[in-house]
Amino acid sequence: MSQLEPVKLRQDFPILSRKIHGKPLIYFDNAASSQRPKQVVEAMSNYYYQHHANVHRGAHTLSVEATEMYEEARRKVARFINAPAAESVVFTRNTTEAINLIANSYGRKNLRPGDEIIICHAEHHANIVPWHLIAEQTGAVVKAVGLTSERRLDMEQLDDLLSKRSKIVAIAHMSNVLGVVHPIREIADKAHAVGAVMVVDGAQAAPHVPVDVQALAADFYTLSGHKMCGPTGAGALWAKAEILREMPPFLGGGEMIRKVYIDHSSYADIPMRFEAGTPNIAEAIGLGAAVDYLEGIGMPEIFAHDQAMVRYALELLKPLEGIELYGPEGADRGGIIAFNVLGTHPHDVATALDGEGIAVRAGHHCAQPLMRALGVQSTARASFYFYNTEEEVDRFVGALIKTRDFFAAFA
Ligand code: 7TS
Repeated sequence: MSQLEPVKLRQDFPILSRKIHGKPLIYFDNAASSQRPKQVVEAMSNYYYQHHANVHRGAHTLSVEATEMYEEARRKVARFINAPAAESVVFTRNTTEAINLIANSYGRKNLRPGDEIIICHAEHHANIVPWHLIAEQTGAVVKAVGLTSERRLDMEQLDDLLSKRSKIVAIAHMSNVLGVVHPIREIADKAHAVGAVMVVDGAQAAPHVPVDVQALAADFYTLSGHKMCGPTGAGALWAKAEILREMPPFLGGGEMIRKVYIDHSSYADIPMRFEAGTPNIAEAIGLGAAVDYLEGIGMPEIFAHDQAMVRYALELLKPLEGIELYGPEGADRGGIIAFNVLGTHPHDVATALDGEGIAVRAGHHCAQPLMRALGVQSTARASFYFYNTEEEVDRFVGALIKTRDFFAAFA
């Protein structure tokens, strides 16, 4: 296993000491939402107990303190993804809102009839539907790259799809079902070669993979705080400053303006132009604390641990009859395993595992096109984080065998 000490780190997470149906909780639903350490909750309660006021508004001490804490959180997020400047980090509620912002602002301004938005078959609906909505309004067309037989993004097909009509290439850094980390730098270079911008959905990667938006050559990067030990309601959009500066506002209201007259307004500089209204202040501060916490462990160590967990789990799962696994193996595989017990609905599998104290997700994982490509309706999914252990994988595999055999008896 890696250098990191899951058992020690678990002490920061009171929820991980819970029992579910009398059994110690095994939390393997981290791709949906991770748990929060005390440090994050304490940063938020300290803000509420000692510093709360609205930001960017008052001359009074509390408002100045709240503003400084909020802006410090922005600087932390910028550092976390190696953004060249904090001003191009916009706080959003989550990745979904960040991608909708890109589509409605950058997309609405730049897309013309016949222009193409390129996604891939493994995208989460958050990186599909906003493009449909803006395509309907602009006359642009959404096209998707398929997957290879190993369930990797088909780079040859990407070459075939890319053309002068391609204006936006929008791909997840890591798939929430297959666990595969896509070669974003290579994809971005291809996108740029035809004059398209590269949008990276970092919802799954930011919590697990060291992210350097400059090395990735991304134009846009999005993340969700709740998947990376932060609170719900805090996410971020990063974009290259020169692109963000040219983008019109998405939402209008307080704090995003320069001057307002009865018949027209002018708009604030970045990032405030994209943060209309009172933001989720405590949540942004919590996200900043989450970033500190993750950096304290080390993102390379977290990714190495996830990979060791997935390798260990696959070794145990692959020989099992009646268990179907999805996703490639190799250095590009993060800590997510989508699986099915043949002949058994994944919801039944998840319910049976819950009876053993094990939390996994079942469903289409907001990736219906991918489910079609895999030829299934839905799957179960186990997803790991730095606080999970090999012993938990052992218990999970044991419970899965028991579940498989239980349902097989009724087949
Ligand atoms: N993109 C990817 C790749 C995701 O996995 C998710 C959430 C999103 C975008 C949307 O994130 P949100 O924070 O805006 O909701 N994925 C999942 C999941 O796999 N199970 O529950 C949520």
